[in-house]
Amino acid sequence: MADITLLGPQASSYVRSARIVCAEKGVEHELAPIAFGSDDHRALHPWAKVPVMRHGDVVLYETQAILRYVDAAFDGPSLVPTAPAAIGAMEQWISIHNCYLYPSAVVGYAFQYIFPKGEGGQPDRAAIEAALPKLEHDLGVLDRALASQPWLAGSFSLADILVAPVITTIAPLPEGGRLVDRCANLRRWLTAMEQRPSAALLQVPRPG
Ligand SMILES: N[C@@H](CCC(=O)N[C@@H](CS)C(=O)NCC(=O)O)C(=O)O
Repeated sequence: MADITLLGPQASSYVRSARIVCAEKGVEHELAPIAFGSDDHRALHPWAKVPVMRHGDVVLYETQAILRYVDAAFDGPSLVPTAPAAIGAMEQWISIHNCYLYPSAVVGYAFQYIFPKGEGGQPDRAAIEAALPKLEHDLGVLDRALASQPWLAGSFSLADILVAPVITTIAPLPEGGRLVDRCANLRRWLTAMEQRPSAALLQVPRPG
């Protein structure tokens, strides 16, 4: 039996981050489905989001908490830096991900393709165009941060693990791919993520 159970679908960027931290720590995990919004789901996560993590008697929700827990509970390379400035940088990027990047890149942009609400079930072009300035801004900030260092907090950390699945969500989409391609430092960072042992868990599953 796997050490950890993660509840939620692979398509969720938050779920992928939780899976990646397990892979990076060398911890076996299994992915289990959850009936979204069901009583069982709300009993585990009062806001009915994913992922939820189970490890023995420990049940946690909120991805940031799950990443911290897995890093602390298991041997293997620490995914939290030790220098105060680097710890601050990691927390800064985690907060940026939660407050700005996920809303602009996934909710504002990628969801237009994933859950199309336009005419005839097509993506809503106006909503996509409206989402692009914020997305371009946010990718630019990431790109500039990665100009002088290989990872967001200097060394590989939980911040990279949280941000990377968002970038692999938008990179296969037309405008997202073009914007990511314009960011040479971000592209280099993504290539480095794709070479890590956890790389197989980065991508959104293809339909069918
Ligand atoms: N603050 C939560 C956010 C998780 C989240 O938004 N997950 C999305 C999937 S990527 C979700 O459950 N969406 C379902 C919904 O909003 O109803 C965390 O850090 O885990």
